[in-house]
Amino acid sequence: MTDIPLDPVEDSSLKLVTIERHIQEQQRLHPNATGKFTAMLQDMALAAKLIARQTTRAGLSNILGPTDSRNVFGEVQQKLDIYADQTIFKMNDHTGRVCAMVSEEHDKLIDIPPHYDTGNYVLIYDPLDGSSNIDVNVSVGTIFSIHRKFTRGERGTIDDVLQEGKRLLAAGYVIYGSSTMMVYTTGRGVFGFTLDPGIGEFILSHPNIQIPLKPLYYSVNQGHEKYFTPGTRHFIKWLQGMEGEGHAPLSHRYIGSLVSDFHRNLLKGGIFLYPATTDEKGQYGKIRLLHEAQALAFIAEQAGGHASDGIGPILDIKPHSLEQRTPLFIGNRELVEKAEHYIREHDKDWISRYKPYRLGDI
Ligand code: AHM
Ligand code: MG
Repeated sequence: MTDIPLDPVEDSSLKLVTIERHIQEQQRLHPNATGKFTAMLQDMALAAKLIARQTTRAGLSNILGPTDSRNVFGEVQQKLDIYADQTIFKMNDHTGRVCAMVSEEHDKLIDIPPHYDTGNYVLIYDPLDGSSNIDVNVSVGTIFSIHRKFTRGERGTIDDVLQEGKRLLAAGYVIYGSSTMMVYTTGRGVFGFTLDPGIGEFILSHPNIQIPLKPLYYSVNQGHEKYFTPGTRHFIKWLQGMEGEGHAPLSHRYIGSLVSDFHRNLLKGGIFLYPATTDEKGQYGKIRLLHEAQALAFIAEQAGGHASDGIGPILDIKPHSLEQRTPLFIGNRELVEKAEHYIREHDKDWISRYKPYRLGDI
């Protein structure tokens, strides 16, 4: 008989670590910490609970479905996109900790209202990623990352946002799935917390997440294969065990909701790829560098994995615009490096078109 894991909320002999306690304990590892950064992560956890409350009762609360508006990327905004966006904004606009925010639902830097104080941190977020899935009860997520402001002056500037991912102070995501989980890193390991709906607290459930060495899955929208570059097609054949050293094939899993696909592969081992395509629309990839890729790349690296745009580490890319896209290969390092190998071998044309975009030269 398999033992059912003990529940730290029910069993007083187990250490009960709430997300607040964990964030505070992490803060003690930084002797010069002021506590502001700690409080900001706690604000994100509270925002996550509010959003989770809406996503879990979405079918009941007349909050499902599209609005009449489109976001900066031309996509129809769902009502829950807007709810999640406003919740995160309202949680952070007045605290005196944040100097500017950037959201996937806005085309410009979101200034802190003039009557509130500002602080040292820039918050970048995708309020509800994968929201086109929500009407059919598929898991969606929130992605966030935090940079330190480095420019002078009180208010944050675009330069404070357009920093390389390797300069991030923290990143995390929330997955609104069969349970709600928040996973975050401040650069000292990756920790996962599950929301106990009975007490409304995130409890540490996944300490020090490391991506398993033996990968199980690959995740890609294979319906688009017609448009994939030769390098990506060869790489997929390799993942399927039909090219190269003849290893056992990986299983294919694709939800179409980045946080969910990433989360599964982080816990089970594997790779998520959203490659560039040969058509004009997808030639630079679909995933947003700032709102999505940088945060997940930081988490992946902290968990012993890797993330690349096919030619180099995501965390080394210097962003040139808020709406910048990137191809994304993320998961076990050996798989990501294999993708880079096939792209180097077969995609010289694409590389010559993409490189200037990557550098902001076009
Ligand atoms: P969104 O930010 O508009 O929700 O789009 C991003 C989503 C990701 O969650 C997912 O990985 C991808 O788009 C799915 O795209 P596709 O439907 O082309 O497979
Ligand atoms: Mg998104």
